[in-house]
Amino acid sequence: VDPDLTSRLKRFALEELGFDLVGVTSGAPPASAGRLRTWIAAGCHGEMTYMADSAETRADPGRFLAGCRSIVCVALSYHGAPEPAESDPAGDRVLVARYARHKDYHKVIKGRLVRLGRLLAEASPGARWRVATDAEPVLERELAQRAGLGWIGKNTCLINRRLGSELLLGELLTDVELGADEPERDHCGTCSACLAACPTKAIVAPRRLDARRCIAYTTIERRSALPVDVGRSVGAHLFGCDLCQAVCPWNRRAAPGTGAPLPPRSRLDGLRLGDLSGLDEAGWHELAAGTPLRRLSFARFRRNLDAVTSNLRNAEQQGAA
Ligand code: B12
Ligand code: SF4
Ligand code: SF4
Repeated sequence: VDPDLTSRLKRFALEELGFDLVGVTSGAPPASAGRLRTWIAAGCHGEMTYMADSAETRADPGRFLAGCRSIVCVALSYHGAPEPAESDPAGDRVLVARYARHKDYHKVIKGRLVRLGRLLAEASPGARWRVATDAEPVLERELAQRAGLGWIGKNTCLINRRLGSELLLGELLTDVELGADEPERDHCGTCSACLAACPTKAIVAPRRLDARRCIAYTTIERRSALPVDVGRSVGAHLFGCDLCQAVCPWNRRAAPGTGAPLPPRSRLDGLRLGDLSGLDEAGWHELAAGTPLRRLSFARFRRNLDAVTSNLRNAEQQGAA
């Protein structure tokens, strides 16, 4: 283990690359690989077939990078002031998850991690390394927990005591041995606010989420049409859902990040039905460009918007009655 190299990499990640958190863990298989298998066997991944196809790689970082000895885990905060629509989704306001109202994090985090990898390779010639964020088959939240970045809350999100859970994660995996940090322990205590707040009861038990019920899954990942009851379940959410994080006491007291933040895309703040209903395919692509929303084809955007429109109209009629 080279303690100098470990601290150089950490300093570079925070001071030069602008990540908000950094920590190191070993390349050992995650302890909850069994939980992942059970989750898939129960069908909780729904139509996310890539989760089932890559389960064994997720269960062992050594399959993603042969000889993986260390994993540098990073996090970038997108915490900011809530907008009125989140506490009062009334009228014709349409909800878009907060992380998605920013420049797409995938490219930003990967670009920064590649620079970290190059620094490692310079300092340790011959080092093998690979970067990951979101789409790669890595069990990111547990690795981050092991690297001391936070704990896995009952809503299944990684929470940091100082910064809360509005964090996006990434990793640099390498065959170089670095000094590992202490894992973080649970700080949820007796709280269960997220379980109570989830409108679709997708958090079936603490730290167990049935993705098929989750609004984030329905609006972002689900490919097939929305049966009436599923369409109703999304409420005013066009893309993603923040409710189980919005109620978390750790987010109410969270400090803003101190790194180089993701550039916001304020055109996506405070959207109303009228801003969206007239959009044609080109208009949708223009609005979604450069943000996570671009993952939504025009057909799925229309599918989600139809559900939201009918939900908002029903709410209005009930309000008037
Ligand atoms: C599939 C996926 C989804 C699915 C399923 C979510 C889920 N909870 O599984 C859906 C589409 C629903 C989803 C939604 C969201 N997602 Co998502 N998603 C992923 C993805 C690609 C894989 C997650 C996964 O492996 N799920 C399988 C389940 C079984 O794993 P898990 O939830 O991580 O659970 C493990 C632990 O909880 C552990 N465990 C359970 N109990 C215990 C106890 C202890 C002590 C320990 C140590 C472990 C442990 O066991 C499980 C299996 O290992 C990751 C990226 C990645 N590569 O990891 C992003 C990721 C988890 N998503 C992310 C985000 C931002 C979101 C949303 C907030 C987006 C939004 N606003 O709409 C929501 C949050 C919903 C929620 N409450 O989780 C971030 C989370 C950052 C954070 N702070 O945690 C990630 C890490 C992407 C990233 N690179 O930043 N997501
Ligand atoms: S993201 Fe929304 S629907 Fe999904 S578990 Fe959290 S509160 Fe429930
Ligand atoms: S709302 Fe409460 S139980 Fe849920 S993640 Fe936050 S602290 Fe944990």
